[in-house]
Amino acid sequence: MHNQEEEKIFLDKIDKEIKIEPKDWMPEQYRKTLIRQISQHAHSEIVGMLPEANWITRAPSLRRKATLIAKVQDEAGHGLYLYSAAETMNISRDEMIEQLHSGKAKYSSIFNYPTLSWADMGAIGWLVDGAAIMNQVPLCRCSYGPYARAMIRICKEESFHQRQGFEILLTLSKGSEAQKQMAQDSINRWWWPSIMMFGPNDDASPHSKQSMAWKIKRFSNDELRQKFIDVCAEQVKILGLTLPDEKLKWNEERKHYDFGEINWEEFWNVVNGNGPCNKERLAARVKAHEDGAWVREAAAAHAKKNPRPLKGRLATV
Ligand code: FAQ
Repeated sequence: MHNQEEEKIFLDKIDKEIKIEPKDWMPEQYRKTLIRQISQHAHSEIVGMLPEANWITRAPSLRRKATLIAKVQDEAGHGLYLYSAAETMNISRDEMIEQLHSGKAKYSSIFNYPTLSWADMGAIGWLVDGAAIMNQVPLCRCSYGPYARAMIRICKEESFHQRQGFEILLTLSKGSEAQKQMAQDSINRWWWPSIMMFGPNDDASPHSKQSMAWKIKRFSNDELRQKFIDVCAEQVKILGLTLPDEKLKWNEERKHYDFGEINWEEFWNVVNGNGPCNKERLAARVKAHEDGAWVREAAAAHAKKNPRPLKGRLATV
């Protein structure tokens, strides 16, 4: 079969909502786009563990500590499902890690901000996981099968993360004046970076058009951002707190909230490596990888000595 026929079969599947699977023919650019997006998503989960890990030892109670540990472990799991999904596209884990460590691959801008107070665990859960879910639920319908299937489980866990964050903020908002202030300060710092997570405006998003045509993305960056803002503008009322945007106002005509100007200079600065914690985050990942070299070597030596029988391997695929 030559490429034109193969491309027709591929586009027909996309049109009919039939998932593309690893062994199917696909355009080279489709493969590249997915490797880029899935690996950056995986890196975000792994780097995203760092700002919260900072608070595990200082969680205010045993219940909070156990919950936060579980959440951070979930993020490691999400990274692993995603690296595995990307590996089905013929790239190795080592290559992806190398791209992260050399600064070639991106990860979400949001994880380059510092976590300054316990309330930040609440704001990350409510806002960062909330934004992640808004973006990720449509990815459960992504045209590439392994990514779509990984996202189903990830979204279930993210919704627990979002609720634990909201509950932390709700508890603080009903506490002392100082606790309420701590929650408000945290929302003030995390709000704008959270709405930047959805990426540049549609007219400045080079990948959106093609990714939407291939049904990798189902909604544009601006559509998802607007949905998220509409939800948060209502939820913040339950907290009795405010979002730091004077222009946030319900627009009856549009049936959406209007909002203020996003600081895109700040966004690109962070994306390009110059945010408050970029260097620290990358250095922590590189160190963890180097410190873990002996574990990888030991696992590889063990696997060489004790190859798993084929029957057992197939049972776990
Ligand atoms: N940060 O043309 P577009 C989480 C880059 S998971 C950094 O619009 P696209 C869980 C973009 O890569 C959070 N870079 O690109 C958690 C591209 O650069 P490139 C991560 C960004 O791909 C919670 C360039 O700008 N989620 O939070 C960002 O069509 C709590 C042009 O942009 C995902 O990765 C950004 N915010 O749309 C963990 C979801 N935005 O690659 C721990 C999957 C854009 O050409 C604690 N990814 N860029 O060099 C996506 O849905 C998409 O990739 C977008 C970007 C929507 C992020």
